[in-house]
Amino acid sequence: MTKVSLIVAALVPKYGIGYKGQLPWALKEEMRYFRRITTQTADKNKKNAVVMGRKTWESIPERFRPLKGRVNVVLTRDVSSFLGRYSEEVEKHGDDVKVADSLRSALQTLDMDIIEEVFVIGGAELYNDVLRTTPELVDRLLVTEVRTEKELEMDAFINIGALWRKQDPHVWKSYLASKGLANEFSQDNYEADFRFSYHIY
Ligand code: FOL
Repeated sequence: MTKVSLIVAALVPKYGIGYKGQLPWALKEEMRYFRRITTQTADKNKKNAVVMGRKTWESIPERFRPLKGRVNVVLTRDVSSFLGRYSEEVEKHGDDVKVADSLRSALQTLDMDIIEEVFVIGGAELYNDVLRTTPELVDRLLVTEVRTEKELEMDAFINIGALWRKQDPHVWKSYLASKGLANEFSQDNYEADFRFSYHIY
């Protein structure tokens, strides 16, 4: 079965990722990194897929949804109620939006002849389920470590667990190079009251 890449931005040291259904920050350059990494393919005839939980779908501003240039798969335990609520958005976008009730069925739904890489893009419930119950389906973690002096309130966290090892920066650089993105990003960045750095596990 196809494996996935998990991509997340988390506040160090507690690995907070969200508050009240939204990202706890607005980092333009970090969002550009997310968009470029999840969209770019080495093979121009293929697209990537982004798999997300239902609440993450709802958290994305309507004007950015579905995430363009990528096949979007929404996971929900209640596919029919999701379709009841979002059938217009789903039908309008044809094969670019799919709904599934588990990661495994999402991966079976995808035609891997035309998909290059599958990204799990959250949220907390999906990340933690996948890491705990099906770690064998995860190829790599792309983790942005965010730091700030501010007191940020968080109510959603990712638990990476002990299985994973942070790789040296050259591993992150080779991964980007494989997508033709080698010189587009620096590993260490700052924006407003935040510093953030890109890592691969
Ligand atoms: N991973 C990382 N590294 N950073 C994130 O912010 C992130 N966010 C999510 C999952 N993994 C992440 C989930 N949340 C959009 C909004 C929220 C969201 C993911 C994506 C979104 O609107 N994305 C647009 C870009 C919008 C813009 O350019 O401002 C996209 O096209 O990807």
